[in-house]
Amino acid sequence: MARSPRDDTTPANAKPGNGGELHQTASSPEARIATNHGVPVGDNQNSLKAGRRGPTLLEDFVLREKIQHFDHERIPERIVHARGSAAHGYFELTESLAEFSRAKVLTEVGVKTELFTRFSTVAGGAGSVDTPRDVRGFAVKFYTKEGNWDLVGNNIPVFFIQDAIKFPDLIHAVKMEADRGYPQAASAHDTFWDFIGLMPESTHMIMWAMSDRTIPRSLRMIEGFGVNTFRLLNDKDEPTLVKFHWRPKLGTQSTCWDEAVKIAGADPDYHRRDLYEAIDKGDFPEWEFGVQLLSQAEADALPFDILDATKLIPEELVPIRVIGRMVLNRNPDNFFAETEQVAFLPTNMPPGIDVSEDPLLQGRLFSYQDTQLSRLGTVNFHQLPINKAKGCPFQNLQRDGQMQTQVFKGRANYEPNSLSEAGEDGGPREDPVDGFRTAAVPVEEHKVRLRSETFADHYSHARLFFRSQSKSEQAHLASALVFELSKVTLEHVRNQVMSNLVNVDETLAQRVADGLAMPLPKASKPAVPTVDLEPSPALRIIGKYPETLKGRSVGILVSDGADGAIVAAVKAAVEGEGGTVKIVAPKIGGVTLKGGKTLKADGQLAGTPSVIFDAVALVLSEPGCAALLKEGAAIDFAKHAFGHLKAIGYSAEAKPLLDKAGVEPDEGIVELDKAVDGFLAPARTRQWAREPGVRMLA
Ligand code: HDE
Repeated sequence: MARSPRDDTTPANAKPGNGGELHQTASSPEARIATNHGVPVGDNQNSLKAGRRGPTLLEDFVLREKIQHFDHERIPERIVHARGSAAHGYFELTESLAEFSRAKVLTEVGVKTELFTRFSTVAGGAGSVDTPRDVRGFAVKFYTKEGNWDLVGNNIPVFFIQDAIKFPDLIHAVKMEADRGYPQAASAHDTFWDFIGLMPESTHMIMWAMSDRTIPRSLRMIEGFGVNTFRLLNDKDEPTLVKFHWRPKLGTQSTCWDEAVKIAGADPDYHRRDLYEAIDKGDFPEWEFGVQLLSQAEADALPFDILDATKLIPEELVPIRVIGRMVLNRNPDNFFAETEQVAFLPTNMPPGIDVSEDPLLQGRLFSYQDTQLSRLGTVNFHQLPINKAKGCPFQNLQRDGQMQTQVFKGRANYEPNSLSEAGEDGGPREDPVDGFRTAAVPVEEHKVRLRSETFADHYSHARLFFRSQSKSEQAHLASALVFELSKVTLEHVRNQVMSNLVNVDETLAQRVADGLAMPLPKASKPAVPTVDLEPSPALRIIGKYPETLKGRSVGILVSDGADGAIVAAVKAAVEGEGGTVKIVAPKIGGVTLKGGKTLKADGQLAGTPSVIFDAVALVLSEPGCAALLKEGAAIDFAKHAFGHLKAIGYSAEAKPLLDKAGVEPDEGIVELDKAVDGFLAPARTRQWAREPGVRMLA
């Protein structure tokens, strides 16, 4: 008897029902489907009906429970940082900070502290794409022995605003516009730039936001910063001011803007997939953890206020001391339970770490707890597995509330009490020795609602950042401003932003004005004179990241009749250096190589464009190439790799395709034979020298 196509995939225990539906039955009680209250379900294919073709009965509690649970599957997404990707890992301290802090996580060298890190974009919704121009969130929850420490930072060391009271305005301005509901995940629109133009304090952050930092190549290649100034407290309760830094082992690397735009279409999950796949194959991303430490006297001597989150401390002034490392080595088991339900709170700090009076941070201390209540719906969100303190048994006298999972024993749910000694029926007691203590910091004695005059310099740091960049990064920054302001439809908004830019650097402003074909407006009046600070080359990206294939991916486009020896040589060389290789072919089934062997494809050409690779190779046969000359996706494969400054290796037969794609010879365009070494060097980096020939930058 002929087998139906379904027979090949149908499990052995599956039987068709009367209506032809598939019933797969449990092999043991543990494997069976039950209702949320434990009642085993006998049929998960059919609802209960009054007769075979009759209406469904209200009595069907299995159906009702299943549908009702589904109806409530979504919880409110985060108002900011809604789109995120996360991983588990550990922190290992390599140098003790015992002189400055009594937090065990900062003093016990060699101890590994479990952690969970969530990266995010800021402006887009949870379903938006991974590669808009946007700040990236970098939030780490350390499960320390003394309670959770949440270091909720960004990949940029400064922020848009100085006072938390402006945060709702900032976010309203950047999110999709209130009346029209667009643009999604983009700052290139009127309301954002309107707000920015009227808020000169945002200018420094704008320099960073328009730099390549906001179009990262991978979440594994972003820096992280605590942004706000914190304090450490040692065992004598002596305070030291501190800024926290994460530095990726793979170096900070970015995409090109045109590439980021195209990746958004080719793979909206580009960063999420990259992180997941790297961890999945054991290529664990790693960061160094560093601190900038300074005494109050040292802070007072700086020409800016370290309580102002729009300023950074150049590492040439206060070096970054590397004291540990973070390794992300396990993907979440369940996206919702972990990545979505994780609740970060800047108020989570173990004894020995404390906040500063930074007015942005002070507002955050309220906001996050409040947000979690509306997102997770209960004061007991700390009991969710991902949020629960680990390795430190904790107890208190908070009780009840929605979704309480603990079953408390005993009579005493208050303190002080006289029911018995501490630790027994009387319940837990405070611990003045090892408990949390706050830094005894002097404060002024008058209540005021004003901004400190030490916050008034809005341009010197923006200038410092711009002048610290390499030529090519300056050009990218200027071009990003041209792009964004070209999307602004209100001329007065563009003018306002431009008049602020003049204060940063007149050459920058002139380049942007030329890019917009508008006259350069007069400078706006700064609150205090802008000063020239010593440039900080450490703020660059280009030239700083290691040239390596580790963490990079190479796409090899092949055709029928291609030389398998070349493909094998490229693959071996790239993988040998820790890179990844994917085979791209006109058809997903793969190609028949010269000599008759089949080579399977990892991706089909139309769905696997070169934008998702760091370098490409085209290994084609003569007829294979001739056929691809009529295929737009193949021409774009080469054209875009060239335009995005990638190394291109090619077999001699592929040359006509390169010519048709307008690929011009340079050091990054390498003919491949069996020795592929010449291709590896350019594949380890981007061909920045090519850029002026392929793009008109501002
Ligand atoms: Fe946040 N921020 N923020 N923020 N933030 C949130 O909390 C807020 C700020 C940052 O992966 C929210 O749980 C205020 C600076 C990250 O879950 C919310 C202010 C920095 C994440 C909130 C700031 C950040 C958030 C929304 C101005 C860098 C995502 C959901 C005073 C140091 C964490 C949530 C995750 C999330 C408030 C400014 C980083 C609304 C009021 C500065 C990485 O509570």
